Amino acid sequence: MQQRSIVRIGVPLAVAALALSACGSRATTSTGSSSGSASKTVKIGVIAPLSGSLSALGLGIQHSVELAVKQANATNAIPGWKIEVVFKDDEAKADVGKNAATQLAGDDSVVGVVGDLNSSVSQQTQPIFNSAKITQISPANTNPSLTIGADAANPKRQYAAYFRTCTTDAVQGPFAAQYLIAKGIKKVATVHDKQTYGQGLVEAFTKEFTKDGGTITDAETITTADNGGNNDFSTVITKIKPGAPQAIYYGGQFPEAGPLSLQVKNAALTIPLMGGDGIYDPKFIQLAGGKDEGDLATSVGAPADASDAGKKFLADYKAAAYPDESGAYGGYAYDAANAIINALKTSLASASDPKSARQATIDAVSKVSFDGVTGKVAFDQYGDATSKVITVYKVEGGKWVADKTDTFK
Ligand code: ABU
Repeated sequence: MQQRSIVRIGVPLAVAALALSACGSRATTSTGSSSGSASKTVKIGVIAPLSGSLSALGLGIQHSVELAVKQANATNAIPGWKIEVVFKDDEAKADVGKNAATQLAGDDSVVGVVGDLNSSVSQQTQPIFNSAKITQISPANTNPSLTIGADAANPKRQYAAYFRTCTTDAVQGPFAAQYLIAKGIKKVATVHDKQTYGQGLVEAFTKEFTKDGGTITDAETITTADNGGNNDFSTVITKIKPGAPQAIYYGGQFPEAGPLSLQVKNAALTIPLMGGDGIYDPKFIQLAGGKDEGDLATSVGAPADASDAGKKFLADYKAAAYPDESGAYGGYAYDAANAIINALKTSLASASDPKSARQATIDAVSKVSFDGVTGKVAFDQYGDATSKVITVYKVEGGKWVADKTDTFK
C-alpha cells in the first residue's frame, strides 16, 4: 500500500506534533512562513479522529492538510495572508465531533474545515458548519445521504457548505458487487457494524449484487468495541456458516474487520472477506493475523503512486517527516485543503477579515476545478466529488495490492 510507505522519523518536531495531537483540543500548527509580507491570518480547521482506534487515519488527514498549507504559505499563495491550521480531535464520536465543530465555528479566523472522517460524525457537524457558513470538505465520508439526502431517487442538496473529495458508497458498494459477480462469486453473506457508513455500504452492495443475480445467504450485524462490543464474532460466524457463502461482504472499519476475518478463517470458512475503504489499512492485515491472503477492499480513487502528482505528494509528505503516515485519505485531505486554499485566493482578495469571507469561500469552492493528487478536483451540484474512480485492493503477501482501478458507470 504505497500511501503507507512513509518513514517514521523521531525528530523533535515530530515529538512536538505528537504531543499537540495527544492534547486533542485546540492547537494550531506551525505551517511554514510566508515568503511575502503576510500581515493577516486565516485558519483552516481539521476535525478528525486524532486519538483512538482510527487515529492513524485522522493523523494522516491532519498532516496532509498541514503539508498543503505549508506549501501555500511558502509560495505566498494568498498575498497578504498567512494560513494556519487548527485541529480538533473528534475521537470518531458524534457527540465529541459536535462539540469540536462548535469550537471551530466560534473562532472568527476559521473559514474552511477539512473533515470529519466518519459519516456518522459529519451528520452532527454539517449543520454547525453550515450555519456558520464555514466550508466543510470531507476527505473520507462516503455515505451518500450526507450530500443528496436519504432518498437517492429524489436527490436534494443537504448543506450548501458541505463538500467531499472522495466518492461515495453509491459507487463503492455496487463496484464491489460487480467485481465479485465477475469473479463467479454469487453467494455472499453480509455483516455490518450498524453505523451510518457500514450499514449504508452493505445496503448499496446488496442492491447491486442481487440485481446482478447474486444471492445474500445471510445478513448479520455486529457491535463495535466503541459501542460496547467485544470483537468476539463467533455467534455471527455460526449463523453464516450453514449458508455456505463464497465470500463475506463487510460494512465497517478495520478494527472489527481484521478480527472478523481471522475468526472466519479459524472457523474453517476459507472464503475472502471484502469491505470498503474503511478496511483498506495495514492494520486490517495485522489484525487478521496472517490469514487474510485474498481478502479484498475497495477504496476511493486510484492508488496514490499511479500518477505523477500522487508520487510528488508522497515524496513531499515523506520529506516533511511527519510522525504518522498519510494513510488512505491523505491525498484526499491534501486536495480538500488545496480546494479551500484555491477558493481563499478569490474570497480573501477584498476581505478585511476572515469571517466576512466565509460565504464567498463557499461560493468559490463550488467552482474549483484543478488537477489534484487524486485526479480532477471539482464538485457537483450536491457537493459531491465529480470523480467516480474506485480501486479494488487484494491482500497478497501481507500487503494490499491494487487489483483493478476503474471509473464506475
Ligand atoms: N468511508 C469510510 C469511513 C468513513 C465514513 O464513515 O464514511
